[in-house]
Amino acid sequence: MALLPILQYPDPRLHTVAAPVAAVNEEIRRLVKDMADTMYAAPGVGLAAPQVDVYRRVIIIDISEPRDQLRVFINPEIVARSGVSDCEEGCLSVPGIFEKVTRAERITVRALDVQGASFELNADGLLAVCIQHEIDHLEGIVFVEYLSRLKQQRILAKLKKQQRQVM
Ligand code: K1U
Ligand code: ZN
Repeated sequence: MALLPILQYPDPRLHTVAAPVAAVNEEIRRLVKDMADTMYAAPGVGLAAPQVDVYRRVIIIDISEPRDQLRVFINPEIVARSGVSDCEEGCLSVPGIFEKVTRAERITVRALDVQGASFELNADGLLAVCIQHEIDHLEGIVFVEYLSRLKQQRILAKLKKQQRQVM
């Protein structure tokens, strides 16, 4: 089992745009396995490769209660979206902060699986929110950047205080 360190906001590396995966090979499957170990241990319901300092377009999600339905999306693309919904979000890179973000209510995502096969998935509810949140990480966007400047300043102050207490 390999646990990878998760970058903490405001680390500037979280703003790096991830590169597409050219071939789904053993290296990518190893990355997926290490990301899954890391997500389950955190614990979280999702993780994007840039959060563990790997700038490839790979995200994983498991919103199931027994934590046994890992979904892997390689080179994910949202090909349809509809509706609007406000949902409280968290992020393993922004510990202890939960804020409402407005996103599409329903999406269709196209991606490759761990065998390199293309698939499409229709999602709503928490799954749709998570997919959009994780794809944002691939674009170098952290969810707090959708909030007002004042809220962002307060969050930064809170995170700095938390980080001082850990040291
Ligand atoms: O850091 C991440 O991108 C993962 C993030 C995913 C997410 C959660 C909620 C809304 C949008 C995106 C998390 O997993 S934060 C932790 C969390 O929400 C959670 C942890 C354990 C059990 C249930 C939820
Ligand atoms: Zn996140």
